[in-house]
Amino acid sequence: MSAPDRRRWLAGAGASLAGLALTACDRLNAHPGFTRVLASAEGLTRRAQRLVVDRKALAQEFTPEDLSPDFKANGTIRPSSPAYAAHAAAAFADWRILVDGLVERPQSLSLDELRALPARTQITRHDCVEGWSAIGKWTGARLGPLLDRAGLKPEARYLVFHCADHLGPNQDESDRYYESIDLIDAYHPQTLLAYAMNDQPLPVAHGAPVRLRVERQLGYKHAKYVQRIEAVADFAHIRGGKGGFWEDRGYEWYAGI
Ligand SMILES: Nc1nc2c(c(=O)[nH]1)N[C@H]1C(S)=C(S)[C@@H](COP(=O)(O)O)O[C@H]1N2
Ligand SMILES: [Mo]
Repeated sequence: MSAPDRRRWLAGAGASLAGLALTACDRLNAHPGFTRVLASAEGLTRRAQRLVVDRKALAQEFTPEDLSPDFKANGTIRPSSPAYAAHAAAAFADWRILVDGLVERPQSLSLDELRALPARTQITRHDCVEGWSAIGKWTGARLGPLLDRAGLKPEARYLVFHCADHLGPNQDESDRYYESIDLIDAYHPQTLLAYAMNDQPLPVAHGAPVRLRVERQLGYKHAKYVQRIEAVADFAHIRGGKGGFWEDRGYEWYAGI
């Protein structure tokens, strides 16, 4: 295999591995031969194997005693648009989460519909690139089952999260917060569309009514005020082309911790 072919194959292997339903994934993981087969099949290097396997490991979880008494809110703490203010005043009764782009069945979910999806609660540490951390308890819909419901098309490789807030002086589309993750993180069992924090509805300062939790990455990946999830083959054509608000301003796209 030539080097570019091999890179493409590796990327495909990662994506399809992540694309397996969790149940199938768990069953495969329980099978001792699985990772060995994956590693040997097309001569995957040891490093690539570690990349795929390690990225599925869980982030550390904590106990209620570990919860930070004061979880800092960062970036936007109240989106400034009148549309968002109206949603907040109505307790987000009409908020929708759109799932579109490269999917077979575009979704438009109310918060009730989101809350009816397979959920998970986890106590994790949030690490901001600015050098602070806080431990919080998050409850939300697991992203994987929602993606299965929408049916990702084979070309889909990334998910772009479009947010309701503008961060920066222009307060227009060029300042709108957005983020993106790949399918390994999308199907990670701790990746949630969180609607509750510390057993309360998610506060406005922390991204109400819905924010992403992607626990293996730094804080800026955890998009708050999520309105739309777009499945794409690549994000070169979106905004600054680097896959996120901060990435367009020089941060790493993959912010693994
Ligand atoms: N929509 C949106 N999401 C965002 C941000 C933001 O400004 N807008 N800031 C990011 C950064 S840098 C961090 S550290 C976390 C902060 O989340 P918190 O306010 O719950 O602490 O949100 C991330 N997600
Ligand atoms: Mo951050």
